Amino acid sequence: MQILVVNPNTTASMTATIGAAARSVASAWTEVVAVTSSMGPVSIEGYYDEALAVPGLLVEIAAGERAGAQAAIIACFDDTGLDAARAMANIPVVGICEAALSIASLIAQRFTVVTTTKRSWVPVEALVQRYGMAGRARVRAADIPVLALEDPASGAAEKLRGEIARALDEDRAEAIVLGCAGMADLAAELQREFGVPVIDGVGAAVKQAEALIALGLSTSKRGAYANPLAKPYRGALESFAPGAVAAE
Ligand code: 5HY
Repeated sequence: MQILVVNPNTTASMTATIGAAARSVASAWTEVVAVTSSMGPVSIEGYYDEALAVPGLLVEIAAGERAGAQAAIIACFDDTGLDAARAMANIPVVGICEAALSIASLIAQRFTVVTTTKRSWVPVEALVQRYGMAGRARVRAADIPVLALEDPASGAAEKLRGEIARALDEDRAEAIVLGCAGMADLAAELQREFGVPVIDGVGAAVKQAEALIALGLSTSKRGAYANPLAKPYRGALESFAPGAVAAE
């Protein structure tokens, strides 16, 4: 089976971290194809970045589906463009936030998401609410820029550790969810260090995508995720007219 993993920001080095984490948990018969969006923000921090990252994400998912991917993963903890991608694509699309929260809910009553910047805090809280986890999940921000995770000398990992320690102490968290795709390579060592389950959304999404493919399940096209109606788009987004992106 082939699973497409899309990094909706435009930083290829972060895609490398994401791809390695995905391959480290994928089953032997899963081919992971990890791609970087070709347009949009170098990192996604807040609503504006998120909105402008969606067109590039949709282009990569459409291309991946045409190339034979059987499922797609959105490797950004904001589950950027998840609903639009599920409407456009005919293959299942998994967001790493939803995937991580559902895995956490299987192994802990209370858990805390530790995300990056303070402006990412509210969007992630809204997802926790949307996914029905508000009673069990807390959200914290380690106050680190997303791309600082790429720089070992930035002190980002230390700040992340500090926030995890506070989550265990103050939230009485029983598990930790890493709130950024760029943290995917830190899960195993943090789990060893803190002695509680530490969930990386990229890995969680790979296993759920594999399950959907194995079960022969895909997004329902009845209702909310029906393919978009064909209509002209104007201006800079003309080429995004429904059917045009998928047909390119
Ligand atoms: C992510 N941003 O996973 C999110 C994390 C965040 O570029 N990749 C990003 O802070 O929202």
